[in-house]
Amino acid sequence: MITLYTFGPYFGLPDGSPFVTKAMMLLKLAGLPYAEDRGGYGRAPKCKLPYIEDDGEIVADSTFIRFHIEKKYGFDFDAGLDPAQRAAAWAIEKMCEDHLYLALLAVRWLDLANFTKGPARFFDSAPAFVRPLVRSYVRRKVARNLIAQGFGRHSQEEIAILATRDIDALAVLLGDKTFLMGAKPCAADATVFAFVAHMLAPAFDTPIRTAAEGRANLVAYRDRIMQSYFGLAPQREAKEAVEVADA
Ligand SMILES: N[C@@H](CCC(=O)N[C@@H](CS)C(=O)NCC(=O)O)C(=O)O
Repeated sequence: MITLYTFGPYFGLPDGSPFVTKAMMLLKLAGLPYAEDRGGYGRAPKCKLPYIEDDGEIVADSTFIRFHIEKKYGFDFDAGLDPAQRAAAWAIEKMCEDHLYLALLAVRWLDLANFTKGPARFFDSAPAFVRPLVRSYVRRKVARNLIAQGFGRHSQEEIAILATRDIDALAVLLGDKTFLMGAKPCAADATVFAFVAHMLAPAFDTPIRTAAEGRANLVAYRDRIMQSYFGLAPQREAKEAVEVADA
C-alpha cells in the first residue's frame, strides 16, 4: 500500500496544500489505494509535501509522484490525448503550479486577515507557548521567499490582475467540457482541480476567489470532482477565524 504524506484536511478541502490535493487526485485517477500519514513533514526529503513511500521507495514532489505512477504501474494519465493536447495539458498544469500558486500564497500568507483565517491554522497543534512565534516565523519566511522570487514585490491589486488572467484562461480552456481535455480526466485535471478548489475555499476572502466564483464552469468542475472523487460537498460558508496575536 502506498503511503501519501499529507498535511491533513483544512478549509473544507481534502488537504491544506494544493500539491497534496493534486497527488491524492493522481492516485485516485490511477486507481491506486493509499494511506495518508500526517506526520511525515519533518522527514520530507525536499522539505515539502507531498511525498510518497511505495514499497520502500520514497518519491518526493507531486510531478515525480505522477512519473513514478506512470513508470511503475504503467498508467498513462494522458491516454487518448494527442501530442498537442499533452503539451497543452502540461503547460496549463505548470501555469497553475508556478504562477497561480504564487498568487494564492501571496493572498493567503501576506494578507494578515487571510493568514489569520487560513495558514495560521496549520500551527494549531504547536504548544501554546510557542504557537504565536511559530506562526509569525513561518509567515515571515514565506514573505521573504515571495519577495526573493519576485511575486511578493507586486501589490495585492497587481497579484489579483495576474491571477485573474490565469482564472480566465482556465475557464476558457475548460469551456463546457467535463474535464480539461474532454470527457476523460487527464493528469492536468489533478492540478487544475486542486488549484480551483483551493481558490474557491470560502475561508479566504480574496479577489482571486471572487474572480473564480464568477466562472460558473470552474465552480461546477470543482463541485463535480469534489463530490465524485472525494465524496465531499464543497464548503460554501467560511468557518470561524483563529486569533493570531503577533502574526
Ligand atoms: N513542487 C512541489 C511543491 C510542493 C510544495 O510547495 N508544498 C508546500 C505546501 S503547498 C510545502 O510543503 N511547504 C512547506 C514548506 O515549504 O516548508 C510539488 O509539486 O510537490
